[in-house]
Amino acid sequence: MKDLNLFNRLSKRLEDLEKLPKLDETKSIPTVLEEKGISRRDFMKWATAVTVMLSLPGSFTPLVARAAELSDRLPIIWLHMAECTGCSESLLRTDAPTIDSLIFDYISLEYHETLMASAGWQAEQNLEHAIEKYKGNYILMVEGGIPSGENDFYLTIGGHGNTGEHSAKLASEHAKAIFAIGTCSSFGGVQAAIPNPTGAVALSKVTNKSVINVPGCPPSEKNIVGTLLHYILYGTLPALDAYNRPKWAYGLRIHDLCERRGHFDAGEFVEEFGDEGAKKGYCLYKVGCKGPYTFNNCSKNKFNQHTSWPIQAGHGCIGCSEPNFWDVMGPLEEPVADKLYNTVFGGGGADATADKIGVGILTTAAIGIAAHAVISKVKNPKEDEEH
Ligand code: FSX
Ligand code: SF4
Ligand code: F3S
Repeated sequence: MKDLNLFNRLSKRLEDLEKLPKLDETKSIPTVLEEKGISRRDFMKWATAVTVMLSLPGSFTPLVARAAELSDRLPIIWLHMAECTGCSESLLRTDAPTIDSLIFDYISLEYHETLMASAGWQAEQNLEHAIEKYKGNYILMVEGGIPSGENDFYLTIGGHGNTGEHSAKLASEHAKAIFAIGTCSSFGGVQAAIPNPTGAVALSKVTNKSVINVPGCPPSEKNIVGTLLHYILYGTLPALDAYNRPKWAYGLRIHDLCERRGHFDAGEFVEEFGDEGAKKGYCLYKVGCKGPYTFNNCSKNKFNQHTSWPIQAGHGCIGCSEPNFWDVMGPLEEPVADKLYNTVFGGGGADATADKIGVGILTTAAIGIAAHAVISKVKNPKEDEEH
């Protein structure tokens, strides 16, 4: 019954969206996919995977497919602040375009500094026009940390020398929904690492409006497109964790979804890169894996067209989707040694429960198992909330 009500609610939302004008009258998402040789069957397989990822019942697959087809009804403005453009690259730089990248490429036309053809004055004008034309109706996606306050001049864009902070504030003010794409925009990222010479801050620090954080350096294409599709389907914010990350993507620890977890539990560790344990795929904790402190779904979504993810490739997780990971997760290839390690935000953990483990004790298998028990009993207080 609950599912049926939700199904009807989402169907109604999509019907309303369908009434909005298309971005380009001559094209549509189905025709764009067809042109690129993607069959309807492949598209439906993709929609099935996205439905599972968003924790929706399988019967919702046609709705997810429809939402993807209707994603050209919502204008998107994508701003670049201080960053490496890895977030855009994660989505777009593939040798054979994925369905996610094709959809994105097609819909993000309103303003995207990496993708658009215009430059200079014209680009600056495009942003102003897009904000004006779609006032109150566009989705704002921002990539990168924002040099702010007295240091805002470290990022200026265009002939007028507008600062990134100015553009981010202006675009946020008139947006319908705001997504911070990547760890830089979500939490400040690498440029906010101590001593943070440019005063870089998270997007949420320069606007009073709600910001959905989609961290990762970079985030996976699935988490970016999934966040967009979730918004298209629901028209509301998803259930969020303590750091405003969608729980469908960031609700579980890397450690809890890791294919090497059995080895952790059995006390089988890689002692140094290239050793016998490494060849056998043992746990990477002792060579610095921060999976126990990191919330993300990398093992499920993977990267590079779903081929691999850091731990599968043989390196520990560096905690790239956590606030301040450059400062608090280092050294990246060492365990956090003999100190009592507090997870980010002073031991609050992403679920704001006490979550401390004595890492020095992880040197023996038996105590390793005890530490695992401590980690596992942590429960997210918001876990039972509905979407
Ligand atoms: Fe780079 Fe994006 Fe890292 Fe930051 O990703 S991949 S530095 S999260 O803003 O471009
Ligand atoms: Fe996987 Fe890292 Fe946890 Fe080991 S410590 S099980 S490699 S997440
Ligand atoms: Fe980042 Fe760790 Fe995933 S480093 S990409 S959160 S495995």
